[in-house]
Amino acid sequence: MYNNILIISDNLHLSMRFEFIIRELSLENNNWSFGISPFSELELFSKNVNYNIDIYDLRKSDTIVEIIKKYDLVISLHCKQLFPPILVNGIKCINVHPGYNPLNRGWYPQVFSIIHDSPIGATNHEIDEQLDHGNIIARELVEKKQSDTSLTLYNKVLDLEEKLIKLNLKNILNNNYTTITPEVGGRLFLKRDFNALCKLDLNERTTVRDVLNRLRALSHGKYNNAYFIDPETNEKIYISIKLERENNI
Ligand code: 0FX
Repeated sequence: MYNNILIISDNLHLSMRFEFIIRELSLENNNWSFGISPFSELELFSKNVNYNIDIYDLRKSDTIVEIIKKYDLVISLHCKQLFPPILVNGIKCINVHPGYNPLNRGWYPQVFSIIHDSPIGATNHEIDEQLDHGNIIARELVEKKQSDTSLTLYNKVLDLEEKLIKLNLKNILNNNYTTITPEVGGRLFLKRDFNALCKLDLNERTTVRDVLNRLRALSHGKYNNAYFIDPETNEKIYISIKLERENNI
């Protein structure tokens, strides 16, 4: 059984949910440590997670050596740093991914699932040297509706990630699970693909369907994503969309 486990995350919501799951599954007797990346806010995480939190810079080789020496399992809960080969080959590393591998690997999967009308879900998988790519421990789809925006779809994915962690964590700790090899194909999206989507060209000829999908994919609560350039002032004007289904169903 893996006893010394490092949870490394840049997502506060999931870190808090993970702490709750440890209690729910009565796994408090394992040695859990939490870590974040250098660009996440230590104070915010420390205030909300009741475990000691350290900062890990995975570009530093002495940090990697320390992790491999101290832990026997690392779980990435939306850690925004790449795990280097020396880490993934030196110790078991598991990723919780907010997409259905291998269909939507990489950045903001629900955004690209709306744009390309592809299925979306969540995946638990072993980490290998490629991004969101290793052997799959568990994956499941969520239902995507025409009225979903990035935010509503993301919330469904987060709920599913939590469900998959609850279902699989004990088996992962006992190293008692089977995996499937991801199918060939699928797509990998990067942050620059998201940034490119955000700029709307006022002269582009397209369909109402494509415009709606683009705005659904880029509407995510408080975030200013989609924009066009005001031809008169050259300023960015941000735009998001609100959809409401008849009868609110
Ligand atoms: O933690 P996370 O939900 O996930 C992201 C990647 O999507 C994921 O594939 C990767 N494994 C992980 C390490 O990082 O990202 P977030 O908390 O920064 O953003 C959550 C959602 O918020 C995102 O899916 C879309 C939305 N968002 C976020 C930002 C910062 C926007 O719409 N615009 C933004 O500028």
